[in-house]
Amino acid sequence: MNNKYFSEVRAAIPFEGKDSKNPLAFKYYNKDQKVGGKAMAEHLRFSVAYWHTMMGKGADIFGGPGFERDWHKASDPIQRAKDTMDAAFEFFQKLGVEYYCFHDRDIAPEGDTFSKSCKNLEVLVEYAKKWQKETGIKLLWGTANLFGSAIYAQGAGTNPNAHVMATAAAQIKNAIDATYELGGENYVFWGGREGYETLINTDMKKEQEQMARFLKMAVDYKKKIGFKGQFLIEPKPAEPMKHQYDSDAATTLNFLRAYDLINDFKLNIEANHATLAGNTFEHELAVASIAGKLGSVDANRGDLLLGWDTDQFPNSIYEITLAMMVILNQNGLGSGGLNFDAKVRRSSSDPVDLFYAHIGGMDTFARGLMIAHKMIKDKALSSFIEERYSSFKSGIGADIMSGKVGLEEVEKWVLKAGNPVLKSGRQEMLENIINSYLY
Ligand code: XLS
Ligand code: CA
Ligand code: CA
Repeated sequence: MNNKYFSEVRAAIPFEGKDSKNPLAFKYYNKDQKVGGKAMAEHLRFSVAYWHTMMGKGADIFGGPGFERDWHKASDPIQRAKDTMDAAFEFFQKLGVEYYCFHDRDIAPEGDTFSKSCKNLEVLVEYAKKWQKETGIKLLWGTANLFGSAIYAQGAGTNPNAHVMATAAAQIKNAIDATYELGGENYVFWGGREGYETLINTDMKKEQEQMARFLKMAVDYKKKIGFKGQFLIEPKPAEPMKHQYDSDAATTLNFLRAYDLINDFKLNIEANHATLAGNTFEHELAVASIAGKLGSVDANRGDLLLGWDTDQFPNSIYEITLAMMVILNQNGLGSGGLNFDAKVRRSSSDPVDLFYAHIGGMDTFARGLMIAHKMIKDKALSSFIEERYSSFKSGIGADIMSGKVGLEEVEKWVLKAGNPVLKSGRQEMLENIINSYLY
């Protein structure tokens, strides 16, 4: 293991248990520890987001870079990209994660021309391949950055200019190739600037048709080359555009059904995007899950008082426990995982802060996993929920649901049965039960 860029951490972060006071140790995440017969690492499938952790410089809309990483110092862009990848694999190994995720433009610099950008990507894919082979670390998903370049200001797949749309399509072809080449287990589509600012210059129907066509071309290409990874769409309601077409899980599922793409995609649900859409994280997970479409998760959190995508590391055991219940109830994420799409704050300027941030997120999920597992096993909530709907198991409830009766028969039944008796939903009692597991 290299010791070049993260000298404060000389070996892999150890698990020391909940009483440890060592800030560079896990208190709950013990990768081989079994929870319900499955190792924590298999349940959680943690991934590091290359863009924040390796490329982030602490910049925000009021100021440029807040810190300079040692791996960004080389003047030659390809050397810089290679140094960054060396640092990345040093970090992944020391942290003890098995996966990472990238955009094409995170791992390789954009060139002056499209063909130069493709060549740069090829060089860095070869370099990543060597690192993956040496360390056993795998690619959870790849994606294309279709929002950073000025040409995508008015959208990529939904751009009103066919030349720009074609450029975006050619870019995803190369990003899919890179992901395939590196054995990526999924490929993500986040519609960065796929949306609009104002209807006074926009044909929304046309743009949605373009988006569908864009995705269909990707599906066809995937099948043609034999890429078996799962395609995922990541909903987000706004930012950078005022209206984004994939605004939340339900909207995205509807779009996929309307354009006959539903069988080729699942969803990548991000916590901060859920709350920006006015939903809870667990709501978005559940909407995707009940449709059989929860494929992967971008693990982070927003800030209740700030209305934008702050991409902070998750630290609420309460919220993560509820999220893990949805994930466990669908038997895990399959080829997906928990990708920390999260960044350290501008003031957290040292490379070691990247460790503190990830350790906190991983411990939060490990703790949430254990609590959720116990609550499911004890039927802490599900026995109440089952009882709450039990009137549908027989009698008029069963007859309604099976289609045996219609409005007229139901009316007759109600006239005989009289007024229904109120039954409490017991919300506060259930909240206390959840707390009793958290304490
Ligand atoms: C931005 C998104 C993005 C996707 C990948 O808000 O979260 O980072 O996860 O393009
Ligand atoms: Ca994300
Ligand atoms: Ca985000």
